Amino acid sequence: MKAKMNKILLVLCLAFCSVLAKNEIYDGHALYQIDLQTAEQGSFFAELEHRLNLDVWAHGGLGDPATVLVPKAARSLLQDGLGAAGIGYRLAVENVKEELDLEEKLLSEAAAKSNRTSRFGLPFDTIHRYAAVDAYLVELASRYPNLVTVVSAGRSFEGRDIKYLKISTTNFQDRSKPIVYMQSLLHAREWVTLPATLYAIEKLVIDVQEQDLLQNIDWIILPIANPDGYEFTHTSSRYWRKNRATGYMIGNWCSGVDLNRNFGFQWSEASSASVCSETFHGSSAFSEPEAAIIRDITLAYGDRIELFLDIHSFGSWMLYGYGDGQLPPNGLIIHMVGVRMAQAIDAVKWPSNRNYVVGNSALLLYPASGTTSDYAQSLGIPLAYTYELPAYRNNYSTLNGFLVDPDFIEQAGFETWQGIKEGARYAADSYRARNKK
Ligand code: 0X9
Ligand code: ZN
Repeated sequence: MKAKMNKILLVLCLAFCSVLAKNEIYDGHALYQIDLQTAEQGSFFAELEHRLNLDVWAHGGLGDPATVLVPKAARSLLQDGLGAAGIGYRLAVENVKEELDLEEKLLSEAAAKSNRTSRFGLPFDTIHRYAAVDAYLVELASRYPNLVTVVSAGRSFEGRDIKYLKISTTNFQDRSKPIVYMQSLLHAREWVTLPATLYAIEKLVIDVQEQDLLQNIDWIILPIANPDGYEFTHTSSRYWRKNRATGYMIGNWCSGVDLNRNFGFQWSEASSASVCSETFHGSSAFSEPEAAIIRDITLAYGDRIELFLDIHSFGSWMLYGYGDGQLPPNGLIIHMVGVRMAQAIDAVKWPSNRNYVVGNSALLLYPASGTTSDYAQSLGIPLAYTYELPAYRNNYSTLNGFLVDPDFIEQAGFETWQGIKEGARYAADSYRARNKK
């Protein structure tokens, strides 16, 4: 009897203990806000960030402080360094583990509480894992064979299939229709981006209310661009950003490439050559299978892709190229369409979130090279954007922006869809007008 009980406890523990234990690695990790007033302070902090290998979530600027995640062991080194340089800072979250535990609890409670019907689809009451999304894409294609094709584009570093959907009423044969391309989860920890692509799929396939979006446009949607990293955020390390490439490790230390620095435009010019960095660019452009897969889709369909959306989080930014601060030749149009998309979202967003800010990525955020959307833009795709979805922070501290509040999942999908539709309709008109000439 006792042996049987122990066995049951062991099985239960195998199921739940690893989940409970996964946040332990963040015990004592803190979030700091840092006041960078001058260029000298900026470069001093950049050096400190590099030396202590810190994970900077927001770079600050224009009066906004920077936000940085600091492991327990580095906290006093950071404080001493900042103190000696006369840089002001604030300890904003003492222990992020507590909020990670809360996220886990809220997400599982919300899923358990929700009134799931037998209706086909992935409900917007939780954040779905890779296997569930993967199976859903396959099932969609089999239920809607005249509208949806599922494509296995290749395998990730750890061998997971990267799938995308082609959604078309004309089986992609009508070349007078432009393609709208979108992807999410290139950065593993940006969970709230997944409901944005899943919501778009729902509205284009299962719950279609606006026929023109299908009559006038073909769609390519890739929901999980970085499946290894994404699974790792569920099983081991919630704030993991990169892919899971191990070939660059120094002994047992540091792994992963920032996929949003691995693309072949300006590669390595404004990114890190150090594998320990969160912006490590890999050994060459497209060294990573996940980036090469997106390159191949973009090349195969590039002449018809009119709008390219790489969905990230967080901050409510709508960013366009280039990452060195130079504007593409059609910069004015890109800005205008960005503003229209932002306004469509702002019109329905929750009042506690700020309006989207639209602009060049290097000027609004920071310079970066080898990004997905810059690569797409450089190929001649007219409209390429990085969306940074809002952080909705009802249950968490104001800075812990990667955490998903279950209340916000459906809203994130809904409001982002308003922006996507605005951009897609503009893309359909401009593609038609151009190809008439
Ligand atoms: O740094 C990134 O890759 C993107 N931000 S995130 O917080 N999602 O990691 C922004 C990329 C936009 N491009 C430039 N900043 N140049
Ligand atoms: Zn990102």
